[in-house]
Amino acid sequence: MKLYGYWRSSASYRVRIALNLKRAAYEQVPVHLVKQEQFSPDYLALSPSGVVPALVTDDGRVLLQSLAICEWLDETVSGPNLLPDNEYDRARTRAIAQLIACDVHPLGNTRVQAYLRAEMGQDDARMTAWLHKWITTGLAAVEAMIEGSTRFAVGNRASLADICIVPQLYNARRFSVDLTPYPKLLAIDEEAARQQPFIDAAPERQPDAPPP
Ligand SMILES: N[C@@H](CCC(=O)N[C@@H](CS)C(=O)NCC(=O)O)C(=O)O
Repeated sequence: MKLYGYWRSSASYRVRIALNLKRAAYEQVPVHLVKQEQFSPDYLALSPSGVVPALVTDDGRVLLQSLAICEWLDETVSGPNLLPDNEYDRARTRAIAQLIACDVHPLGNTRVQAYLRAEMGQDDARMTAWLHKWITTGLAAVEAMIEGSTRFAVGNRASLADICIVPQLYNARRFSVDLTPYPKLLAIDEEAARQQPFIDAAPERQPDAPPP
């Protein structure tokens, strides 16, 4: 499989974690978002909306949208399940994943930030306020959705929820968001930081990450 992604992209990070949890072999094809490689004709032929990630399967089919890719991996690749066994927990897992992927992440996307700056005249301070507003609103909701004290967001096994939480926390730190109001999320992050699939998926460990 070939994963088209970018080292610092949260959506690519999600798929890397899922691939690693499944112990699936994959090759990475970097798409440099800052150099706008996502808008090259070759990449747009793969991903018409011009976003990463895209996963090209061994038989040449193209899969798009990180959550859809993770669910496809769960259905087709053996290894630990990325969704819990019972319906209620699966719904909770998807709710957390979708809250992050659909309600929070798009508001801070590269193209949204570029538009707010260039077309709406927003400066650094207002951009930071915008990003903090939506990241903190989302993280507070996810913190409140976590029931009990389990090692991961839903139960004691990493799931699609954690696959979304960990990259979102990375993104929040990148924009200097104070994470102390979210102790449950920080505990999940600490647990994930001890597990090799999450460690290997970290942005700084990717082949296209700049040297430290
Ligand atoms: N909903 C999509 C989001 C993909 C997405 O927005 N990716 C970002 C990087 S995290 C991107 O490619 N942005 C490029 C841009 O905004 O121009 C998914 O989950 O795959």
